[in-house]
Amino acid sequence: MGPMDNPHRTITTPIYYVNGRPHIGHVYTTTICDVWSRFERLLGRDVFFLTGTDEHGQKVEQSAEAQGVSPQELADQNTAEFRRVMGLFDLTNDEFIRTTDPRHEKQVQALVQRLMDSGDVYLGTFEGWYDAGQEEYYTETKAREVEYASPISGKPLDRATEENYYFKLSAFQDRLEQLFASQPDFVRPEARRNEVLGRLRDGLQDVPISRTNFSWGIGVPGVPEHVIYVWIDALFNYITALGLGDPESDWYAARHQYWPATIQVTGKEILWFHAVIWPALLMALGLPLPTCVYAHSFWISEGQKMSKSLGNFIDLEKLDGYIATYGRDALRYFLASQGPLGATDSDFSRLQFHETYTTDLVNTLGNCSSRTSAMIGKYCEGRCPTDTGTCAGGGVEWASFTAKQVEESIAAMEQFDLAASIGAAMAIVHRVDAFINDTAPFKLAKDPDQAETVGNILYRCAEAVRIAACLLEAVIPRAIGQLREAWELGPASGDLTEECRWGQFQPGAAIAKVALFPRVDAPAATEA
Ligand code: ME8
Repeated sequence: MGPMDNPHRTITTPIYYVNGRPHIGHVYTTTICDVWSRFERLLGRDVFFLTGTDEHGQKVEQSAEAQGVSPQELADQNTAEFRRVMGLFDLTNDEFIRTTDPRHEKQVQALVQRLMDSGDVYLGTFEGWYDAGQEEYYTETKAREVEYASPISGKPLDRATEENYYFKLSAFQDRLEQLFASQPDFVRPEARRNEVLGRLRDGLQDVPISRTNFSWGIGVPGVPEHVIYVWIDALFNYITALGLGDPESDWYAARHQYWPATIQVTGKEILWFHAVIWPALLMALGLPLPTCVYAHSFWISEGQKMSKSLGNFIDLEKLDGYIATYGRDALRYFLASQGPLGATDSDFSRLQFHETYTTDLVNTLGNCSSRTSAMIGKYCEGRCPTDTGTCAGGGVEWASFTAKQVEESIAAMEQFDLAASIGAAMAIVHRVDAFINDTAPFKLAKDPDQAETVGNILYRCAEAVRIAACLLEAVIPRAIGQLREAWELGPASGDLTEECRWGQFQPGAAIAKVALFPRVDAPAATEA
């Protein structure tokens, strides 16, 4: 993805609202971005991975009031929760930006000032409808379309008349159409791109970007009674974290090379902001556009949409429970391999989680690595054997087979197809299992004349598992760390492609027995 000669890779998540607590959705987006970041780092790329919290706006002000605390206190409390999550899921973000950070606030004002100076932001009067829950304004036409009720919360829209500062989005219609035509991969997946194109064809209207009905936000420069619309404030995080709004800043000095982003990941519900308003803002500022905006679909919970009223959110307590039973890697693996990256939603069900864990991690990767190391322990004195070339049966051209899988796994990850990348690596492990069954080294080992063949077979098994492990390390870093230690593989080299070249397992290396994924009892049918 992106020009291959650009050595930098930047990935962003949405910044999360602090008026609620973190849940599976937040963990999901951040985890998949983490997997991609780790993978790119393993390939030797210089990565910047950004996440954070969106702390201004009316919703936060109202929630704080309801809880009898100041908006800043609420923001501090909940942002701490989000940071705790980063620790729980082994996330390796390079920055956790908060929109209440003075370094962000200062830059947002400077960026809005630039837009005022260029005429892209002007003072005007808005008449229309307001979705208080989403803090989103609707024109008459759009409000009629949604039958004057919020498509998210179902609550009726409020009538609104306000003098506001506007962003001249309508002026970018042609340029946006051109962008979508010339960069078909700008918005992915394709189904989402088509939705954006459909809405774009209806024509763009200017966007009010200031509010006067509350105060928890960043003031419009020189007009403090106008607060900058939370969405504009929030979108700018992607460039303020890199210092682009303040060329004198430390952030700019250290990070400006990370813009434009390689991939900006969001949920499907906020794609319009990222696919249309955001590029238009960047165009107005004369800044380059991200290579791709990727809008994933949603997790639903045990077959039902997650909602406050149903109380079925997979929240941090539930996630803690999964971690306690299955481990962090298992959760990362499930999210990355079964998640809603495509255009359809995915079901987070306890049974499916258990099945994925048992099938892929216990019975496949866990079993294959433990079988291989146990046999090497028994028949090769726990040392990596030498491959002398002769090998009974199996019929696998290991070097070319693994090279093909490695290429596929890397290409898929570059396209942000995590499941396919994982699948290509797991196919190696499946092949090892079949190879062990076909060649039956445990039978051959009974005949001392076959010792060399047994060594050759087991070398191939260990080497293939090693390669698969390198490809899976970004997804399940703890388990692969354990394997690296037990098999004396050393740390990742920073050149994944080279590391995955066949034949690098050092004969004589100590191979200790490993048990990477303990078997877990199936959940009771009543347990959801
Ligand atoms: O929208 N399944 O923040 P937010 C998968 N602050 N992902 C989900 C999900 C689900 N059921 N629910 C939420 C905001 N997400 C704004 C963003 S960005 C400049 C400002 C994830 O706390 C998904 O990534 O509501 C979604 O886009 C994000 O959480 C929304 O988080």
